[in-house]
Amino acid sequence: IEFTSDADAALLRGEFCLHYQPLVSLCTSQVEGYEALLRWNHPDHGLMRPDRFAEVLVAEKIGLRIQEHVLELALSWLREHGDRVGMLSVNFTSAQLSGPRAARRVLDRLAHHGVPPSSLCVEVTEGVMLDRAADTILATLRALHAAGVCIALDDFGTGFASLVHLRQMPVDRIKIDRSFVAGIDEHDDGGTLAIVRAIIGLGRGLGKVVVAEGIETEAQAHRLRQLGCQLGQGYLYGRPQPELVDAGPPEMAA
Ligand code: G
Ligand code: G
Ligand code: NA
Repeated sequence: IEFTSDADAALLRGEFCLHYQPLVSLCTSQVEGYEALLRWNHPDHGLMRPDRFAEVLVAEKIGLRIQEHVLELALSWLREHGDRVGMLSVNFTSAQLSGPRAARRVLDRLAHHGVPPSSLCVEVTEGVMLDRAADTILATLRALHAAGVCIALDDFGTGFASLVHLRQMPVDRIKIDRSFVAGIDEHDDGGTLAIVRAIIGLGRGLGKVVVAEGIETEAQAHRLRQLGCQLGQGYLYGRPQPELVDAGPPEMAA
């Protein structure tokens, strides 16, 4: 652990916040939604990304409370901005999805904020399927999906046994990890492009929406578009920002 902290006090002081990154249609470049990304605005260490403080949250056993705070911030943001922002994707952890009341909790918060379930996309990695509570996590995802919440499988292709999980999980979207996207520029060795093509083919063949992360160049966007990837996010389109940056008129879902 890089620094000592009091995450609990930081939470009360409002130092945990969300930044929002646009997801765009690769065909039209229109904004279709956003992903909420957790940040710790620390008075001494500045703005920190989750990889820098994840250990602190585990050590201080505050992960679940932070996640509840994340959901509240995300739903407040959705309520504030309404229809013009499309769907908001929020990263969920295993702990948050475990237990018999997990789905009810999320649906209650949606109802409390008056946000329709279809405005929320729950992002999970396939790692949740390796959790001891995988059975209840799967039941939670199914209940959320049945209620109209979108489910996205994050970092696809970087874990184990992806195909088995893909068949079991109620997944609407597959997100191609940015490590793959980084490899399909002009200097592609052939291997990465083949993997990306296969992931898009698999996703589309199963009727999923495929999202590419970490798009930084027009060349990457062009290739992904050619391969049939529908949605993208990355610095080419917009960095995560603490406020909504106006990206033009509201658009309809694809
Ligand atoms: O923006 P970026 O550096 O923040 O994200 C780094 C990692 O942190 C990503 O893998 C992302 O999935 C994860 N992350 C982003 N937001 C959240 C969140 O609200 N909760 C958790 N647990 N992880 C998050
Ligand atoms: O949840 P996930 O693992 O998808 O987190 C997305 C991460 O990728 C965040 O850390 C976010 O800040 C980062 N990110 C978003 N767009 C880009 C990009 O175009 N390039 C790079 N290198 N990172 C990005
Ligand atoms: Na994510």
